[in-house]
Amino acid sequence: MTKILITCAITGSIHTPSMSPYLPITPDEITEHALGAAEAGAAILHLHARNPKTGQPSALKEDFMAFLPRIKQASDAVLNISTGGSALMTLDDRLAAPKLAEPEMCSLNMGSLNFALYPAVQKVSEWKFDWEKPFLENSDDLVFKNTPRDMARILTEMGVDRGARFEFECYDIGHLYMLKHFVDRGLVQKPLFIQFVFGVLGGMGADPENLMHMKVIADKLFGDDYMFSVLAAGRHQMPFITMAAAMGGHVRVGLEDSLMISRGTLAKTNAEQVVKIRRIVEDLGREVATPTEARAMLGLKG
Ligand code: KMH
Ligand code: ZN
Repeated sequence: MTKILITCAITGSIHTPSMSPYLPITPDEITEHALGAAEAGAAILHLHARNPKTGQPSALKEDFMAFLPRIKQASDAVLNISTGGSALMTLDDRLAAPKLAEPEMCSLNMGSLNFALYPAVQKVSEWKFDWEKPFLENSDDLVFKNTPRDMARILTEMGVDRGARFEFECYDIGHLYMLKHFVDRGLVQKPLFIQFVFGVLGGMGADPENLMHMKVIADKLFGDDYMFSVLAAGRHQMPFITMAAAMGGHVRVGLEDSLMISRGTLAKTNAEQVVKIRRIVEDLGREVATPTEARAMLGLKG
């Protein structure tokens, strides 16, 4: 069976420092967590930046550049910079750092959607926010905007102009058809690396039937020209990605997607989640791909 790609999403833009003291915020913490995850077996590191003082998601180039060169220098892992940023950022903001850093990979969210994470936490009432209060309050009226024009712009500016390949984030079945549209327009290079995203309120729920159906439709639309990976928010993370691994897919872990290592226990590092899924996938008989193997599998510029 194909070797398995482990992506680790180090910090994201959703969880907050008040939810876990272990969420990496500063450049030192992001670097340390990223290198630990790579060492544990993550071939791909999915990266966002934070304001080191407040912990808020940051689109500032300086905040990205405070850790990207350090990770690159100390590790061979594939760097994948988010172009999703946060749902509260403009597309210009979201693209600033990726355009400067010219990573081998970046994320591309395949549609606009309502974006709330209530199902990802055990009890909504336990959400304690400081600066993120406006986010929660606005969450009931928040659209994560990714119009066809936005997507075409990211594909052009990052893919065509800078040679990046994409982690196509698909939160719903319609996003697969949108991806097919861009393939047909000639804006997308193969092979495709599609991230099926479960558990964001506004996208697919974490039901196994949805995973099956996503694979059936992706097989139909893309045949042998794609690989799928799975991420699932909160408590669904490990069960869902285990299912993906058993189905021949790839997996994403990381504190962006879940703060826990097991029910009721916070993960202290991103590496812990990588170690856990690595053990599971190796027990399932899958071999973990190295960064060099990942580059060959994904056709990266290197
Ligand atoms: N936060 C995840 C649900 C992005 O960075 O482009 C999806 C994500 C989006 O990783
Ligand atoms: Zn992300």
